[in-house]
Amino acid sequence: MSRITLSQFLIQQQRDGERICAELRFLVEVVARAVKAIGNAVGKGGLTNSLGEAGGENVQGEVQKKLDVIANEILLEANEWGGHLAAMASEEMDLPHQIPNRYPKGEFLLLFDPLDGSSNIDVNISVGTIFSVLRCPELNGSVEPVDEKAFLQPGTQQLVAGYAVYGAATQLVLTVGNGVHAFTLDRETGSFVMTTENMRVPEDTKEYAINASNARWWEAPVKRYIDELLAGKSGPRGKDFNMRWVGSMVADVHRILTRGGIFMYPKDTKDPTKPGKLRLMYEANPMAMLIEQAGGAATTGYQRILDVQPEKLHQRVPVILGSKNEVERVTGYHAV
Ligand code: P6P
Repeated sequence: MSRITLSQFLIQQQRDGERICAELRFLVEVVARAVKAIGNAVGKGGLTNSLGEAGGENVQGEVQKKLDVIANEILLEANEWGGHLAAMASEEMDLPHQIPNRYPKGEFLLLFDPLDGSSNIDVNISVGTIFSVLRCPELNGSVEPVDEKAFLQPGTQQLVAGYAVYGAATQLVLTVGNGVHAFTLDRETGSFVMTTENMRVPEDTKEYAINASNARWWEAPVKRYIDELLAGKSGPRGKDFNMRWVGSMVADVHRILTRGGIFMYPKDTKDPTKPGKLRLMYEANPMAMLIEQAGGAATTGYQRILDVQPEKLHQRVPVILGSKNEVERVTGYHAV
């Protein structure tokens, strides 16, 4: 069976439904080239001096790995010259990255977590890159800096969302608003080839993902939900459940898109100043768009993630996403 490449898919999407314009197609192709370079750097592991810590902290106050910085630079350099972007925002940078004045500006905003799960890098566990695309509100003059406010749009405004997962294979999982499709990197040709069309999240599941070491800080609805899963067949759910926790959101979400499940990083009282661990703009929103496009659900426990009106570029949000019936159940427990 002849498989189509990412480029052929994007051309189709551009021709068939006017879903994406040529500029957006170009944007996705540039990001795809960048994630190939990131996957290459990650794949070299200890062969180069790129493992370990970079010696600083990022805007989140988290220890930066060398590959966090490398991945961030790869995405900035790949995207700043093409004329398709107004600005970029990254987990690794406090402020938006302005397009140098020597390059033309475009109408799109690219947001990314360049290397999600990088604490797993040194132990060779799957990590990934998460990205999201918004349209830039009217540019106030072409040389004016694009400030944080331009990015503060709810997830429903995303035009494109996707991730690369650097595992046994390098895969790019993408939605342009017309279903979710997985592309696998053919290392011989260097092309991303479609290997799964229209990924669907089963509405029910027996598999959950949560960092159970936080149990003593969970709020009551989460405690109730997880206790019911742990009670298994003899409990109120009447069936046994299995648990997975990779510590890399991309890997957990990829498993859920592939075979179902529920992923939870809920609000807890461990650090009352943080309403969750994961970041809304470049982790929760793109993953929520992918999950909904695949027939799943994604909430904060209190509202649909894609409806959250952002107030800060790096704001955190509770995340409950995956198999629809499970997400609706635990979200319902938050309402009582
Ligand atoms: P914990 C990685 O740092 C990350 O942002 C997500 O990829 C992952 O799901 C989560 O944090 C893991 O958090 O508290 O289990 O280390």
